[in-house]
Amino acid sequence: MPPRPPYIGRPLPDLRSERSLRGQGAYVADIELPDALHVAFLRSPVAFGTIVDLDLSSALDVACVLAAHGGKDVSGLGKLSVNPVIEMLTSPSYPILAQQVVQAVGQPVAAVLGTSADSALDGCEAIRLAVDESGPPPAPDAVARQAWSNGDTKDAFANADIVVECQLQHPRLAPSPMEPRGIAVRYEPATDGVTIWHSTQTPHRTRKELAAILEIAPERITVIADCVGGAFGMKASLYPEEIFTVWAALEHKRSTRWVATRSEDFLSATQGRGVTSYGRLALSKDGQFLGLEARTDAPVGRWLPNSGLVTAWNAARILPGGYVVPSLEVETQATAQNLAPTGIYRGAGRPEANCLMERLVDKAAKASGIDPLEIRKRNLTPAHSLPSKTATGNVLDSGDYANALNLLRQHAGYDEALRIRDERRQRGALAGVGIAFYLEPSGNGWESAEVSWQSDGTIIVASGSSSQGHGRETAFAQIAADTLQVDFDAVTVRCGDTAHCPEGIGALASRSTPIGGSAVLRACNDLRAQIEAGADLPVTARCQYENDGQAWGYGCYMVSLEIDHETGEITLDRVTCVDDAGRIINPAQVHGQIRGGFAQGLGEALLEQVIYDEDGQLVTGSFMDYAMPRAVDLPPLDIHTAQTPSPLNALGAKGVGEAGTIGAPPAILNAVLDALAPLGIEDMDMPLTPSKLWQAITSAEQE
Ligand code: SMO
Repeated sequence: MPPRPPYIGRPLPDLRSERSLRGQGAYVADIELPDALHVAFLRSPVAFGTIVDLDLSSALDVACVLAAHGGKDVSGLGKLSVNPVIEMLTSPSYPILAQQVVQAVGQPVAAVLGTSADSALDGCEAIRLAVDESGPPPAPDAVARQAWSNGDTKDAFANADIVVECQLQHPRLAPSPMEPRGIAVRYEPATDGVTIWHSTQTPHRTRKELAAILEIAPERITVIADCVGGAFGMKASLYPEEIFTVWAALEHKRSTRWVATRSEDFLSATQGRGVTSYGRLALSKDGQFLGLEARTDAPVGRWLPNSGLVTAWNAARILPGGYVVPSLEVETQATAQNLAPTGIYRGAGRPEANCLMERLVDKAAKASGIDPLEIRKRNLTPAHSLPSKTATGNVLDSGDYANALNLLRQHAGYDEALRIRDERRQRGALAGVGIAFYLEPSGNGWESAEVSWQSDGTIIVASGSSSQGHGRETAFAQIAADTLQVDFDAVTVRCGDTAHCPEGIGALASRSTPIGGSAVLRACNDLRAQIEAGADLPVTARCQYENDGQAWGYGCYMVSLEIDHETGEITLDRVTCVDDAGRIINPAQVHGQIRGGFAQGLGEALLEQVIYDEDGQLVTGSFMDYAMPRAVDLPPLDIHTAQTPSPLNALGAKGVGEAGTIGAPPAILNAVLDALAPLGIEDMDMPLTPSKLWQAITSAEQE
């Protein structure tokens, strides 16, 4: 028999898509739990203050309300853990329901359990809450900090021919997955335990954290994350509302459920970005980078989700991107304010680091008179130096960064695009071309897989990773089918179920294919060896795989656009993407990630922004005020991929889930500022809304 053509590398359709398209997916709100009590939360109406009265008794008079709880009832519960990726200065406490003080608008203060969602809400409205706001508002304070230093930066700046600087204020963003947060808890009388359907990226973390916070054995908890309608980092942490809902099931020995409304997600789900960053780049007149100074400050809320410090960490430690910068001083800080919590959001600091670097590089190009693509090529780490350790201590694994720019030049028709831009400019149009290079470090650590060859010849792959609609099962089935030399249809992939999958981390940080996929590959190799040695079916092989270091995806994007003088509206003509995601398992999924990531990056660049007033009241509380990108906002994307395998994981894969959100914002920002350069405009903050552009254009033209 001729060898079968490999499944890896084929754009196979997602195994879940038919079920989802037919409306047969079961999201948390679809889970039927007879007799479950619905939970609703009374939330703080103000950003700070002391609770002087909380009277729950009137809630109990509402029909169909069974119980009402305040902070006292849950004050004994344990603390949520925080991943200390940078040095913590304080150890804030995070109540499940507010204790004495309130620290943000939307913070859960009390909870009502009713036999219907409406009765629980009515119960909340009946609660009497009085908050004394007479004290001064708490000042923002630093909760964590870290600095990196390498070489003689002072000397570099003293001897530089050119110094450019840049200050950026990233808009705060609401991740807004299609499915809001939700949890459905079935009480199990036989074990006095719970089976939980949770819309999460990290079901095993949910189980572990719940066991610790509720002080019960993990064996009493099963977590199922079957259909998850998007997450984008917002569902990598466990929320107070969710912990309360599980506590209430165990307390009342009844099933419970809570599904957030969109407004509740705007108010109290983790938000992303909001980072302030400042940088200075020193270079010689022939465009050689000599030194970088940067400071970033990431906002956090008064309570930190598990990933609360990751943005501050990545926004700094990924500097200076893929460039060789011999000397560097970088520092980052996380600063707490009485606003909604922040956490990781698709890219989680990567976009912020990249945007700062790519603005500085564009300014360096302008100041030195060197073409923006050329100055990047001159300073990027050469392929022959990889693997290479950066000045912030990261190991860049593999690739050919300069060649990605060569491919971009060729596929995007860079030189022709510049010629067309210049022609348009001569006709008085505000036309711009922007490029940006980016790095995307995929996560580090371990993931697990368990693969069984059943007696009937079918294969079951159980992964510790999970899926939130991005096709994990399909890619893992491709890996298993090729490794075991079986039909793709013979493979079933399970994930997102702590009872039927091995312990694992989950779907975040662009780690699932490089690490989770490598675990599947290794387990399949082991299984195959056992079968070849003569084992009888059924046979099971397990692997807990740990990578040798982060795989660094990278790429570069080009955007050409025109801005309407009269309205400030941007028309994106053309976007070209070149991404190297290492070994590609399923090109359709890779393209889908790039496309979706670009859409989200475009949202940040042009449309989205969470706004608070000076009292900490949320102004953008719905999609009427918070502008999400729609299909018509997206230009055609011309996507090209390179495949340099990573030597640091068994599969050779790199992440691509965050590529577009990292590459798109600076490419768009650089293009817009290129278009505005003839007017003398050198800096602007995202989102680049038509009104902001129109005002900038109008005032520049009046000068
Ligand atoms: S922002 Mo991602 O879910 O690590």
